[in-house]
Parts: sequence; C-alpha cells; structure tokens
Amino acid sequence: MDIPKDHLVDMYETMVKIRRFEERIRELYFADKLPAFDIAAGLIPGEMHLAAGQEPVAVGMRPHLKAGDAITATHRPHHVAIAQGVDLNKMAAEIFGRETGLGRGKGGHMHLFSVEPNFGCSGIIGEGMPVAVGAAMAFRHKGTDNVALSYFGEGAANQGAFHESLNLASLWKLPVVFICEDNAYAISVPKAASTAIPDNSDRASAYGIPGVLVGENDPVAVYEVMGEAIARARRGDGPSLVEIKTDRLWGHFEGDADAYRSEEFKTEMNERDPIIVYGNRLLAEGVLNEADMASIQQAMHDDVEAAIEFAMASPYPAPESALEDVFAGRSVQL
Ligand SMILES: Cc1ncc(C[n+]2csc(CCOP(=O)(O)OP(=O)(O)O)c2C)c(N)n1
Ligand SMILES: [Mg+2]
Repeated sequence: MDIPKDHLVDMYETMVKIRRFEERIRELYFADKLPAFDIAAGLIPGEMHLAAGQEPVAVGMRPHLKAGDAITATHRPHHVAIAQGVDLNKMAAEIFGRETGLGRGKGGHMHLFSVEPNFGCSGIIGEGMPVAVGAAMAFRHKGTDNVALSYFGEGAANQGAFHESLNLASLWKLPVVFICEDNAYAISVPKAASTAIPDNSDRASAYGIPGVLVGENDPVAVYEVMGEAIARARRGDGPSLVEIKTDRLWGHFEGDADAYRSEEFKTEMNERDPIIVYGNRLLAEGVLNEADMASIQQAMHDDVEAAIEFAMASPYPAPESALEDVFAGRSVQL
C-alpha cells in the first residue's frame, strides 16, 4: 500500500473509535426501552440511526482534510462527525440531550452542529447537498482553498436537491465533493426499486463532472478516490461525485426488525465487516501487530467511555431555556 503509515493507522483507529461509539450508544439507547420497545422512553428518547459498517466512507477522507473544510452529513451522522474530529464529549452530550451538547441538548443525534470543525447534519433527507454548495460558494468568495464535502445516502440521490446541487456546483465550478453512501437500502426499499440505473456515479456525466465508483467497503480505496476528488476541488477544478458501496450492519434505525433483508444477506455482510477485513490486512502487511491493535482498541474505548461519562454527568437544559437559540423563540407566546 503506497500510503503513509500514519494515515493507515489513523484510519484504523478512527474506525475502531466509531464502531465503539455506535456500540455504546446502541447499548445505552436500548437499556431503558426494553422489554417493550418504547421509542419515547429512556435516556435517549427518539429515533437512533447508527452507522456501524459504514466506517470506511467516513475515514477515507480524513487524512485529506484541512482546517476550515466543511462537511454536511445525514440523519446517520456519527461516523462522519467522528472522522472529521467533532468534539466527542459535546457530541455524546447532544445525543443525551444535555446542556453541554453541541446544540445545548436541543438537536439530538440527527442535528449535530459544530463550528470548528465545520460540521452539520439533518434529519431531512437531501438537506445537506445545497448547504454544502453554499459553503463552497462562501469559500470561493473568501478566496480560501477550503472544500465542502456532502455525504448523502443512495436513497437521497433521488431527491431534487441532488440534481439542483450538482448542476449549480458544476456550472460555477465550486469546490464540493458529493459522496453517496450506497448501503443498498433506503429504510426497507432496495436501491433497484427506487433508482433507474445501478450506479449513481454514472449520473455525474449529466452534470459534466467526474463520477467515480468505489466498489468495495474499504478505507484504502476510499482514501485514494477521495484524495483525488478533494485535491481537484481544492485547486479550483470543480466538484466530483463519488459513490461508495458500503454496508449498514444494523437496522435502518434501532428497533427496526430488519425483516426486509434475508438472513443469508446479513450473514454475508457480517463476514465482510470492514474493520475485521482492514485489520487483518494491516496485520498481514506488517503495518500493525497484535499488541498495537490491542492498545488501539483500549485507547479508543477509553475515549468513548470518557465522552459517555461526560455526557451522563452533564445537566439537562433548564426548562426556561426551551425557547432560547431557536428561530421561534422571539415570537412564540406561551
Ligand atoms: C425529506 C424527507 N423525506 C423522507 C424522510 C424519511 N426518511 C428518513 S431516512 C429515509 C431513507 C434514507 O435512505 P438513504 O438516503 O439511502 O440513507 P440511509 O438511511 O440508507 O443511510 C427516509 C425516506 C425524511 N427524513 N426526509
Ligand atoms: Mg441507503
């Protein structure tokens, strides 16, 4: 692998951190919702969309980022936020609805916003694409070489916002990289039932921009393709569309019976778990040994535990602050 060792190790560490975070959120999410699943109950009320299995799409861009770059992600945002380096303590606190969270506990897991690094996401499908185009326009006007990355699912690629964003970004040659996370399902709808062509990357030619397909859920393949797409945007040559085939290991949301995917499909998917595959490759190529891996696991687990402890020890927002920091705050009369 013709990639600096520190990048290879950094991607592995970040994948482990993301997976551990998702596992712990899953445990704590369910802890007080069972045995009768009550979505409104417990420490983390509401829906929860976790990204276990999709780590490669997030970590592959990480070594190519520079300070000031902007990222928009989706309703399934944790892997991308962690890979960009969003403060893990504040992110966990937001998920638990605490005052110390990124949005002072008012946004929850689908609405994580950070100024430094510049990260945003939304529960509205397709929302992040035009926002990333706006960020890229701002970079152009400011004369920086920053880039905007927009993550979205293959389901979202059928939204009008996809067309509008790619068209405008191409027309104005804006520094954006559009990244389609193709996990083959939009909730329970398989891609073939919603999308006229097999690969969204082919749609790029309709906008006169490069479209690249990453066919494996592999951080090294993502690293290579994202390196080129980000460099192209940074030097002023305009946007690209990258589609990455990936796997959502768990249900669409926590509590999803996931009955629309066969047991055979799920078994095969688990057998190609990208952390195991990539870890074995790093061992085989002598990049890491077993002891290195154990200490990485420990360090990443400790980081996640510290973030969860910070969140759990933080206060809830005061009831009287409910109308602060929201658009309706000034006009609503109670
Ligand atoms: C505008 C809008 N329409 C519908 C929904 C309901 N919804 C939530 S997730 C989802 C599917 C998204 O699928 P995809 O883009 O492939 O992302 P994935 O969940 O696979 O990561 C839908 C339709 C929504 N949140 N926003
Ligand atoms: Mg999908």
